[in-house]
Amino acid sequence: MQIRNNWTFSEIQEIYHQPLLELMYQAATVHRNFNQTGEVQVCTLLSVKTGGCSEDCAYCPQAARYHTNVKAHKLLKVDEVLEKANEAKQNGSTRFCMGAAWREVRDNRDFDNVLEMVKGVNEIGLEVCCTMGMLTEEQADKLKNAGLYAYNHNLDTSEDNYENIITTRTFEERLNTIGNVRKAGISVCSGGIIGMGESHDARIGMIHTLATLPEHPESVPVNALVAVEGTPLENMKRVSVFEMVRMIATVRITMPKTMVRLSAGRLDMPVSEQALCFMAGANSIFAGDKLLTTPNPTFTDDMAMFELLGLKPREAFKKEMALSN
Ligand code: SAM
Ligand code: DTB
Ligand code: SF4
Repeated sequence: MQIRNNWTFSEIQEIYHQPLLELMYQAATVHRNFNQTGEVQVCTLLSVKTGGCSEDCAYCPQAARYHTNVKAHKLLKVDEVLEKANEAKQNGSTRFCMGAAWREVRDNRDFDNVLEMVKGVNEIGLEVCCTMGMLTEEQADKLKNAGLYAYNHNLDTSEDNYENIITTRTFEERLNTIGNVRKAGISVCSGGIIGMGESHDARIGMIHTLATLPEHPESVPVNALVAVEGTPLENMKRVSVFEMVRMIATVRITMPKTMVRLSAGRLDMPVSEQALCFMAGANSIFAGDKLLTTPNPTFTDDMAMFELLGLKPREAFKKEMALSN
């Protein structure tokens, strides 16, 4: 089987709508052919600048315009961040992702400090990732030169559904930033959220955009909406594990070598449900008891899960391996 970038929407629809067990079996087979199964990348998130964001992303507890319980804070100090990165490494993480509640990166003192953080985290020996909103080509180059390994910039949903979720920026702007990250030679991390009231076609449309980029993102996070009080989506029902499995499996089949991250929403998922997601091709998680602002399972719970399921953490800086093709 070849890596393909020419998927049609209806091909992905067909994959997505297969009987669930057939879909899982196919995804597990692709995963086995392209990746080291049983190996799961462990990433840690840290919100280095929280809340007070000018955007209107309907899911986000950090948007200034919604009244949530998130306590806003300015950019953390470089030392504080490096301390957290060391802790994450000791706990077995190999990737450290710093999030900032910004619409876009600006060329100011905060950005200079971010560059220092990137340098420091890289020196600790962790794959360093940032998620800070839109970037220009120049800013992407500066991050790359400071040692940035990956940049997360989610599509969140399909192009058609975009304006139902976010109105303060466009889908095209998202794609531009992803292009700038790619041009700078930084690993691309881009995915989205399910459980925001979107249709199946919206989920499929988002996968279609990612799977037809000139190069697939190296990682695709699949988030289950964490419905936060005060946001417009506060009353959304939690998605079922079967919807997560369907999404993860379709991502795995269309983008065989990509790291598929079982991201937000794990706190409410028993190990049995998470096991189905790993079976369907998920091979990365966010570990540590906090995502950006919401709770996540503890390192101890996750290590117990790894032990039970026979999973092992993936090494840092390991290149995606082609076992076949
Ligand atoms: N401000 C930057 C941006 O929007 O790209 C970076 C931080 S933003 C919080 C990163 C991603 O977190 C979003 O694109 C979204 O996919 C995810 N996210 C935010 N709030 C979430 C929630 N309540 N549930 C699930 N995922 C969420
Ligand atoms: C991603 O796709 N999910 C992470 C990470 N990339 C930045 C963020 C999830 C945030 C969940 C809500 C919160 O904790 O604030
Ligand atoms: Fe701001 Fe990012 Fe949250 Fe949107 S997702 S409100 S850009 S922090």
